[in-house]
Amino acid sequence: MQNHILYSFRRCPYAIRARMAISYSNVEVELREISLKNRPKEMYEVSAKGTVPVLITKNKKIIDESLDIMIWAINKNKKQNLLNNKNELELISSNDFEFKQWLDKYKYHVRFPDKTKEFYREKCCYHLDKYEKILSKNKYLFGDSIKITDLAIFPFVRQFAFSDVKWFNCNYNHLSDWLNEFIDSSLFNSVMHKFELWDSNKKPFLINFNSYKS
Ligand SMILES: N[C@@H](CCC(=O)N[C@@H](CS)C(=O)NCC(=O)O)C(=O)O
Repeated sequence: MQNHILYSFRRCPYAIRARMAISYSNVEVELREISLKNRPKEMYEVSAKGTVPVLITKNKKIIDESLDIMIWAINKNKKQNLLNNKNELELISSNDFEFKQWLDKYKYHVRFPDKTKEFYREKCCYHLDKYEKILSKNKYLFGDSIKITDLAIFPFVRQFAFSDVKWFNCNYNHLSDWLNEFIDSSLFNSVMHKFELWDSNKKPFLINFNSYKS
């Protein structure tokens, strides 16, 4: 029988969140770790946009948006209470379509010289301030237990923080506690192992990330 196949790239924030939801939901996949510089033709054959992650389910459904892969994984394990209402998805949408754009400009400000690094950082802070405010009241972004929102947004906040950790920690108390909890979590670490690049001539590499939890 065919496996669920996941094309992934270890450091991609979208792929990280998809793998975290897959690990959380305890779903086994055939992992195809790729290089973005040398994307396999097999991936383009199923998804012409050529972005990771891409999931091909056992019944051959193609899911090539990370959020949809997360929802697929959560629904496979109905016991998980990660997704309760649509408002959770709204915060993710502003993360993906607004925060992420400013984050890229902040990180690569040298390539976007029409504005300063500080200008781009300020734009990011509009979103980070929102998260900080929520986390000053709740343990997580949607209450006192982990939800899809936390998993979906965490890899992007991590990227922002790593651009200037000292500045981030000085400015965002609650958010840095939240971030560090995820960075230290067995869930995150279960999906960050380094695996060899996929080679179509080798045996399929089946993995349940959950079993890599320490
Ligand atoms: N909206 C997509 C975005 C995925 C995405 O942009 N992934 C990046 C890697 S982090 C990528 O594949 N970039 C290659 C490209 O854009 O050509 C998702 O959520 O899955």
